Amino acid sequence: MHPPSRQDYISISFGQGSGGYNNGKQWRRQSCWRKWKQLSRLQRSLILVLLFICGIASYPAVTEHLRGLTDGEQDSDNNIVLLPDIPNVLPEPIKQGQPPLPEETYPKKLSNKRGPPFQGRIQRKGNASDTVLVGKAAERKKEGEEGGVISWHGAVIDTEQATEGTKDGENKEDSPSNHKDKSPTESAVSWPEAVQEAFRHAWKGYKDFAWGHDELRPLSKSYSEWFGLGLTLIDSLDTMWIMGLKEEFEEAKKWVATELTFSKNVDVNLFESTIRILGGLLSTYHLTGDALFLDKAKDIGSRLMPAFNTPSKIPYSDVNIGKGTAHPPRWTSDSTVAEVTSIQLEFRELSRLTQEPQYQAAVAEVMKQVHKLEGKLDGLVPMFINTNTGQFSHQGIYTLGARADSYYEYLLKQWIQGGKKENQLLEDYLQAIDGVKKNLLQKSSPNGLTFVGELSHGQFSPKMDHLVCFLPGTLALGAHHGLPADHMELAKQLMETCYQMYVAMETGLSPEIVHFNMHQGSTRDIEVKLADRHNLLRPETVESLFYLYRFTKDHKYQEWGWEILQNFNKYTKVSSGGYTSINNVRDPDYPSPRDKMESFFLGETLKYLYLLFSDNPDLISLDQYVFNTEAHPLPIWPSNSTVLLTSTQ
Ligand code: DMJ
Repeated sequence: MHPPSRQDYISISFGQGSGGYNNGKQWRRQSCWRKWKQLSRLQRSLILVLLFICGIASYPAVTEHLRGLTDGEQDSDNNIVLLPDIPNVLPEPIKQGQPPLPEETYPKKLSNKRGPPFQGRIQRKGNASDTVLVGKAAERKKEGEEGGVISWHGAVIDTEQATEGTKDGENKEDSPSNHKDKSPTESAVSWPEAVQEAFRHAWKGYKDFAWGHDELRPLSKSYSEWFGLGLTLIDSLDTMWIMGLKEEFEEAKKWVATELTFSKNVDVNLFESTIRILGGLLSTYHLTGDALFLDKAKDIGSRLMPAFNTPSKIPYSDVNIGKGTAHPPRWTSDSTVAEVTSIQLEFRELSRLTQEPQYQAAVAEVMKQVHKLEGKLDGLVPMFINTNTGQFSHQGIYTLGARADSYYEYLLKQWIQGGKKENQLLEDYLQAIDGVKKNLLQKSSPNGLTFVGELSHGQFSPKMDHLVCFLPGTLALGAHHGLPADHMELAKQLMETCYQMYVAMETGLSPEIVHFNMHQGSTRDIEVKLADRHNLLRPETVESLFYLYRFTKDHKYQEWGWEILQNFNKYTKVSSGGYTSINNVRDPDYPSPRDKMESFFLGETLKYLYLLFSDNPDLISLDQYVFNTEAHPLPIWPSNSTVLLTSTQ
């Protein structure tokens, strides 16, 4: 939890008489008080009742304002952070001619109007019904209805000139990403260039206000620390390299060489620091060949090892990298299943590069134990595992979302990393996907969107985290590497659903969690609870779009990504630099900025968008690299690799 800053509080002080006011003011106050005292008890009561009624009448406005404040209290880690509600930063004005996509680029069964009628919608203005959009949402809807000749570029064009999605790489020059477009700064740029521009803007904020710190707070022009290790900077290194942002990269590299030190008395989360820091450094080493990054990777990797000194060898969640001690969270001896099973790609690679087996041995032991554990449901794992007993705890809940997600991702990716030889990983992955199909897959009503829900003690819940949107990409990756073709079909269906999680919102940005309607007669597929309306600039959907585009060459995936980028620019871009998480994707008039730019926005979201818009399949070839869960590409091992494969083989 971040300490509240001074501006987090509103202080109310009562004026002191002596010298604080001029005589006139003081006299008026005393006179008012005298008059009040002269009133009868009945008169006073009547006035108080009237004041009370006035207060109640203004209640919606008050609660709305408060909601803005309290919504800002939860960050991605469920920490409580009081944030000031700062208006006048967002959103940017919607430009004239804001386009709807051409009809053919939308999923067939669904409307191409953003913001379909929505049951849970909070109307900020008037008594508009569900079907009535307000403010900019209404403008956008109108433009969409009237603007029949507007391209996905945002420019008004003749219908004949509109580019249609092409399949299987044909007509590559006509790829929408090659077209020049109006960027937010009104210069003509291609789509990859627009992502570079977005990155530069994010980087400017980080550089100006948070340099060397973990995360930018773009509205307050300050920063927040999580581990105090320059998290955003390290997470961004390979993105800059891939985007060819040499100047920015060199500056950051200099900081790594001269300022980055891990000999700090600080507790870090094993999983987060592995995927962001170790993963980021290893991948940058591979891309650049610069030994600086490998040295730093070895340093942090070895400092994280005490986490594995537990009775069960299932690692603790936290390590003090300065003291070499580790511990579970204060309230439990459990670790999260996703966390202990999503550090393998990085530690295995560290062993391969250093030829020191202890890293790989430690993470392989975790996989071995989890493989054997009881308490799975058709290959699906519970969310927690106990570091003393090595057993699953809090059993009975199965999800592909938070706390379990990347377990499934890393089964497949370890198998790919090791050259597709570790059969047990593959079997566990295939069994889990079958388990998803059998237990968690459902269709929504009325449009039949395929979604992955959750199971809680035998009860199905149609709840899906945005985090689950990694799954279409992972399924597609598996199919590309020879797994059943129906995985690709499922990937396409889920991709459409994840895209609809954006389209259905008034800002065109997905909330953190959605619920799907399943009962016949529903008028809309997607519902959002009040507490779930935030968007943290997460990458999973654009990540999957990248995979789907790479493997199908269907341009609609690029177009969907382009829409999402534009909406990030509209609703989350902060003019002085940086992008911010927002509290309310349902309110385009006031998305309520949270004042935080997560490191994964630069490490993942913008990287995947850039790769999605690139038509060069050799730019991080998926036959040579496997991305870790923080979008850091690590090499697929050559077949003559000398490293020991996991003991689960
Ligand atoms: C990232 O840190 C990683 O992608 C992780 O696997 C899930 N959470 C965030 C992004 O949403």
